[in-house]
Amino acid sequence: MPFADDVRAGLTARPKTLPPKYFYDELGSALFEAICLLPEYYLTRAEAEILTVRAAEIVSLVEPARLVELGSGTALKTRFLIEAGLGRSALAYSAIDISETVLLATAKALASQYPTLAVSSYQGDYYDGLRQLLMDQPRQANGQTLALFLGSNIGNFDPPQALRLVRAIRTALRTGDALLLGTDLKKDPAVLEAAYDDAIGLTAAFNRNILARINRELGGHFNIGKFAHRARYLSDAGRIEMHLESLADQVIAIDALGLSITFGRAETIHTESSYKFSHEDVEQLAHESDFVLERSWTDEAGRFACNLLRCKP
Ligand code: AVJ
Repeated sequence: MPFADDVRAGLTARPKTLPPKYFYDELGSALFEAICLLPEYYLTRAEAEILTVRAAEIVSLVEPARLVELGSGTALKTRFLIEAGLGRSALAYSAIDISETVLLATAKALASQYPTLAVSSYQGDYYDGLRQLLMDQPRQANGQTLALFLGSNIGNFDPPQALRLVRAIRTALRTGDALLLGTDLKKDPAVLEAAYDDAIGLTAAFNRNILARINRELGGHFNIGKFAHRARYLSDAGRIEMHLESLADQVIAIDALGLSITFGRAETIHTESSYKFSHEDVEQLAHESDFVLERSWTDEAGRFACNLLRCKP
């Protein structure tokens, strides 16, 4: 079971880590939806603003016959692109998401809201999902594909991993196809830190839920109150790091792993990195993955960017 294997690997490593994709069980997915409504978490609203203003322009640049979205979630922002696309021609939509519950609900809602949209869905992480998509629908010559990787989801990957993933997306596309990539921009650390450490403690709950999930699914014995949420912006590296900090010396048994994990006081588990991008960072990523950065749009306040990467011939 991948969750068990990854928890074992992460908690026996030094420093301790857990992969952020495991935040998104049913409860974690609901907490993330709530985070998107926080006043401090500007990312979702900034990207929705860009897509509201630019959807028609994006669709007329790419003329897509199909949209393929990695990490669709509820696909709320995607609806601007779907509506602009359907206004032009026939359109298919394929969603890849780690959360089965969210994925099925999204596919069902889109199919009923847009009767002419051909909807398909693939459950798994990004690599699993791309593999399933390519098996099910080999790369197609009729009409362009617009891949969508929105919401700064790319930010969870450190630069070599981000490059590897964008290259994997590129191999699922053909000349003339494009990738719309949502990136959060580098900015004032205070603004960034507030977005990841909000006043009502939702992000703290989202972070600590990964320990609660280990308790629920793997017979873990974490006392959630003995781990504190920490979020810090490392300007040199250009990333937010989220950690869970042990507030005491403690030993935690995880029954399904037959394992006991020792924590020192103030020792942390690194649960997430969220990289922030400059325009040049995006240009370099595009260049190194056989795309050209054709256009970038930001919200009025200049906090977030949607970047159109075109497959090089
Ligand atoms: C879904 C990965 C884009 O990094 O901003 C939100 C996840 N973590 N608050 C992000 C998240 C803490 C989010 N992504």
